[in-house]
Amino acid sequence: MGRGVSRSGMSVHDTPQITSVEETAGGIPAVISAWRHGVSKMGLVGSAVSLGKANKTNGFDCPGCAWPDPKHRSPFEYCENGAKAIADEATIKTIPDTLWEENSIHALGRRSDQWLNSQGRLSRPMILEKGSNHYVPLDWDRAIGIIAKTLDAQKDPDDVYFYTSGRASNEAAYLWQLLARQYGTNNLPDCSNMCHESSGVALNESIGIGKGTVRLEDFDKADLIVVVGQNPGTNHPRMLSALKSAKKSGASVLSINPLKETGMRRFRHPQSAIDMLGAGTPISDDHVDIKINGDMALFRAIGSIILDKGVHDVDFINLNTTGFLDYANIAREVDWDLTEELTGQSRDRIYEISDYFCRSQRTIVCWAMGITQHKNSVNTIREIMNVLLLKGDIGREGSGPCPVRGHSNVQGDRTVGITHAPGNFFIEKLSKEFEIDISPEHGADSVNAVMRMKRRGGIFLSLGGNFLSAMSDTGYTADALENCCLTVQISTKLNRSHLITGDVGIILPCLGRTDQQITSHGPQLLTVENSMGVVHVSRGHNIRSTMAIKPEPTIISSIGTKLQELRGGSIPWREFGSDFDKIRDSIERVVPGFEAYNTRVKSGSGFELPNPPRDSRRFDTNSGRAEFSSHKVDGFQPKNGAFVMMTIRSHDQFNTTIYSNNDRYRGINGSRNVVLMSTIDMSRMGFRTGEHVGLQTVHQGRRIVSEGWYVLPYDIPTGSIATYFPESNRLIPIESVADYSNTPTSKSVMVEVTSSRLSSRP
Ligand SMILES: Nc1nc2c(c(=O)[nH]1)N[C@H]1C(S)=C(S)[C@@H](COP(=O)(O)OP(=O)(O)OC[C@H]3O[C@@H](n4cnc5c(=O)[nH]c(N)nc54)[C@H](O)[C@@H]3O)O[C@H]1N2
Ligand SMILES: Nc1nc2c(c(=O)[nH]1)N[C@H]1C(S)=C(S)[C@@H](COP(=O)(O)OP(=O)(O)OC[C@H]3O[C@@H](n4cnc5c(=O)[nH]c(N)nc54)[C@H](O)[C@@H]3O)O[C@H]1N2
Ligand SMILES: [Mo]
Repeated sequence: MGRGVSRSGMSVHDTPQITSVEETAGGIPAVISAWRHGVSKMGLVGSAVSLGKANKTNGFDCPGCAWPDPKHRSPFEYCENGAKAIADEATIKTIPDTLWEENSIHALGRRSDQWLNSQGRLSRPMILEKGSNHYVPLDWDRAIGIIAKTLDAQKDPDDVYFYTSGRASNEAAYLWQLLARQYGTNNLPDCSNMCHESSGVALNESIGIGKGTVRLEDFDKADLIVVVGQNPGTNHPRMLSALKSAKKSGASVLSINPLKETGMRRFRHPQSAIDMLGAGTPISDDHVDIKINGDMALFRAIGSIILDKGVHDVDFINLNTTGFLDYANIAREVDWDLTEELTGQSRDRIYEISDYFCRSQRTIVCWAMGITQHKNSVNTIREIMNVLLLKGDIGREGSGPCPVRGHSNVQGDRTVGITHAPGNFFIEKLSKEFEIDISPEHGADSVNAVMRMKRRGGIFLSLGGNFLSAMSDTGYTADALENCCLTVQISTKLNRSHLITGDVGIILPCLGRTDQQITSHGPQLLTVENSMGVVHVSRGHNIRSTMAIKPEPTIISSIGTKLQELRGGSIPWREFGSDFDKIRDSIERVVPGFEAYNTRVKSGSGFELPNPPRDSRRFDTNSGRAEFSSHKVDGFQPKNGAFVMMTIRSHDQFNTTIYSNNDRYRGINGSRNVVLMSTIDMSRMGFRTGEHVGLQTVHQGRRIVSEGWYVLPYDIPTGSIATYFPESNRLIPIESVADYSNTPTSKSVMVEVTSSRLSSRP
């Protein structure tokens, strides 16, 4: 068990430098940065062609994020970070055979994550045999044969895990969950479990649908747009155009975040010549520098003030909701001392913030990981929903909840069945469609999968992603993966999950979003769903010269075909693998809202899935109404001199894919092993700028220590610190999860910071 390969790509030799924080997002530096990435990876012509096709009716869906496309697309509908994601995938470089010959997995393990990714596209199936330290090539038939045989030999189907990362198309995702369910398990952990799971759980309870209710057009009709726990300038740059346009139409923008992120300060539209030269448009009208995890207390206080002032929407509440009286009773009893302590905001300031909500007739609240990755995330989101329900902001133009999704098709994957907790309706339809028995019992999510593999081993199969580095508690997760008899990675690029494997490790190279999907049936289309429920086509155009890189649906189908040869079954796997129209026909029969799927996606810019709360104020909850929640307010507070750590993304990474050690907007360069701390805390702790420190966390008696960090002064509330994900994942104990959604608490980690200077003294 385990080959002793390094489990992280953290390099302690790079020291950080600080420059000033950038005031303005976008503009010329963004375009230069995007083109530099593009040209170095795709060549000049490739860059122009690839970037020109992003998010076009005739092109591919940008693999960068799930933000929707405007109806009137400009010739270059891309952003700096979308361009980096495209360049990273569309790179002409492929990994040469010599890389594998010359490097053992130990040698590869000593390289940084950035280096691994920069070796180019995976281009042939590889196997790491039991006991071996070198990957060797093998042909597709043999690879699929080994996988099918190992699956067939596994005694308990619940010891097999089918992980999905959110770039998979609807077609690939549908086949992946079908493969798992035909095999006999609902073990479908996915990146959503670490991402917006809390949003899905909370929204289902509040309004009976696990998605937001806002359309892109609503931004221009809103009075108030609140951006809470999200850094759009870096992670959803195209959202800044929507915010800018909303402001032109008269909306106020309120930002709630421990950090004053650059995108929320000013924005220069990289596609507008006039904009490029000016000072940029201010985005936020106001910024609340909330303490980490103070949001629930803040929204409860806002609700209380709305009630006090009598500006709630009595008609909406009477007609559409339940639980109002209980909520009103508890909301009127705000504990102001606790609220001030949790939020770091004075009572007067909270009254000022509430004014925006009281005055607004149409409010949109956008959120992302700053809200979803805490212990109390589900209740925090229910509190945000309480405030929206008070004002009747559901099913009305220009208002509503807007959880901004991360991976470009993570929402679509859920819609077509990637979930460890399928509903009865879906199980029934899918069982009927394929005449298979599907267990109604829920399977393992990401955290439960790791815990179970650690105990029992099994087989881990991954449709994209980098499970090892994305999950919390890196050491524990590595042990779990190494305890498996087989790990399989269907991937585009090399990452650390390829190095920390089961007894046998297999890599299957697949085509990505930007590639033309060609099967024995000719060129095929893929489809995706954006963050606002619009399903549309994605047509890649890069032709990969080697036939050894296959479309994801074709790979999944070949595993299905082989497995059926061994175990029987009548799913038309072969047909699915070559003719993707057939997959869409089946989705149409199983998932509501996909009527005439093939016809509708092929004509024009796609179609919108039904959204009952938005379309007709219908709520599929237990009560049939939208539900207020009246839980007790709490928050995560540091104890005994410890800090609350949030683990965030820099401007130059896509999740676990690191493009460089720089974070341009925040003015941090040269290293990612940094701890951002307020100057007040630094002097309290006696830390100098750049001081070498260790971080440690204690959870349920287990201590995790990580050395090699540098403290930097940053404008962040006292008691709160920030580090970059994935380097800091090792410090998040596997048991530290959100209530109800089981999401790792990546934004609320209690850590002690100790000077290496002091601890190395004898
Ligand atoms: N370029 C690029 N684009 C991406 C990604 C990427 O890595 N790179 N990742 C994609 C994915 S999968 C996702 S999920 C999204 C992620 O998008 P984001 O959620 O924007 O990503 P994070 O960097 O995790 O940022 C969290 C933000 O929340 C704030 N925050 C942290 N804790 C709290 C809190 O307690 N309260 C409040 N109010 N704020 C808090 C942080 O300061 C930070 O600004 O982006 C997607 N798009
Ligand atoms: N501490 C901490 N941990 C976090 C987070 C955090 O904020 N803090 N964020 C969490 C979130 S929001 C998410 S979504 C997860 C992300 O978790 P994952 O989705 O598992 O991770 P990624 O880094 O996006 O995966 C990158 C890899 O996906 C593969 N890939 C890329 N494109 C394709 C494709 O088209 N097909 C296939 N088959 N493979 C492809 C490449 O090999 C690449 O190396 O991480 C989570 N982990
Ligand atoms: Mo995500």
